[in-house]
Amino acid sequence: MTAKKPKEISADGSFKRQTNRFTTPFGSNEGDLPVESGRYRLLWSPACPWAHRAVIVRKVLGLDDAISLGTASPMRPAIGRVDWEFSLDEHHRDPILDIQYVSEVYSNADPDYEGRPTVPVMVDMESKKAVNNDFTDNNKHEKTV
Ligand SMILES: N[C@@H](CCC(=O)N[C@@H](CS)C(=O)NCC(=O)O)C(=O)O
Repeated sequence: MTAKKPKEISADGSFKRQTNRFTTPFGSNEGDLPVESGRYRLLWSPACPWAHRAVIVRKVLGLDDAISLGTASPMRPAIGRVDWEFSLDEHHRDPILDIQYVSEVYSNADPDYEGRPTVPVMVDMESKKAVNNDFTDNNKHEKTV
């Protein structure tokens, strides 16, 4: 059996990270994600150093009450695909979004999404869709402070 070559390995064998798919910034400009307390849930896993960054920023900015936190297990599920599971929660489901896998918010946002479901990811709790899994977008838009 030939294993399918992961898309992130280029012809010369080097690793090319997938680009972040959901990059709309939060803000008050047209097309931005509306800033709304209690609307978003940050999904993370303690296994991911980048997710720690998002969780630390949430804490430092005092946003614990504004943005809730869903914790996926650091143990990856043995299900034949790459995913993160809420197996630390009762019934293996995130208690707020009522989902078992992080991939569900990605497919809710885009049924044709073919990338790996990554953490951290910000989820709109109204639609249960992934809305942002980016961290580099800060400089794309002029600050309107
Ligand atoms: N865009 C993300 C990338 C985060 C990322 O790649 N997270 C890793 C865990 S540290 C992930 O979820 N990987 C999924 C996988 O490897 O299947 C960021 O915020 O930096």
